[in-house]
Amino acid sequence: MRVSKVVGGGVLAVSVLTGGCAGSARDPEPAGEAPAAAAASEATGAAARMVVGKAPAAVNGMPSVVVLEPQTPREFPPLDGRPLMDQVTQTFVPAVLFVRTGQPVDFMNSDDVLHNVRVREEATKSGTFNVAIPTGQIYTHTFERDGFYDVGCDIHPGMAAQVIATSSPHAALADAQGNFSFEGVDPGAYRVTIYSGTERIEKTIEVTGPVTTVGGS
Ligand SMILES: [Cu+2]
Repeated sequence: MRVSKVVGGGVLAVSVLTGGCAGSARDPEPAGEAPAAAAASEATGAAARMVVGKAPAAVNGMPSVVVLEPQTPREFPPLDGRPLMDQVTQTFVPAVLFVRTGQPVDFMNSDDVLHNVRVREEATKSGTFNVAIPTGQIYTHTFERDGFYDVGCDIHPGMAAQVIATSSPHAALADAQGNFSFEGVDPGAYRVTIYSGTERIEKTIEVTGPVTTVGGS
């Protein structure tokens, strides 16, 4: 997860040594940030702060989903690229796609057969969109609300996937055993929500030092 962000009045260049984070060095210098409470967090330097923990193990092959949301809402830098859900050999790829609420997502058909993409908001069961996507075409949609969305194709009932839209950049799947970790998390209080099967677990944490462990309940 790539993060380079502002804390209080200063720039905190958090360099996260994982794949796909080459963009952090050229992030624009932010201006006009309120200088509130910056001193303490700046003093700890630019080390990547990690949040780690253990969620329930995968249920029916679906790992837990973990989302960290700051208790005080704030703006996050937009995604570098545009998330893509492709259709390849009558399969949605990836099966679970994380997207950022309010930013566009591409749905593509790389098969040589017609697919349609039917997306429904899980919480409300309301239809988000339902479009046919011919071979080689892309349909772009922007999810306006955080949440889980079920994705299917009416032509091929076996096709199924999920889109998870979050306002926070800190959203990921745990591994099959439930282990999760986030890097580059700014200091502050967060609500941790763990989705496991039909269960939902909430915790709060305070990120201060280099590693914060989400404790058991
Ligand atoms: Cu299809």
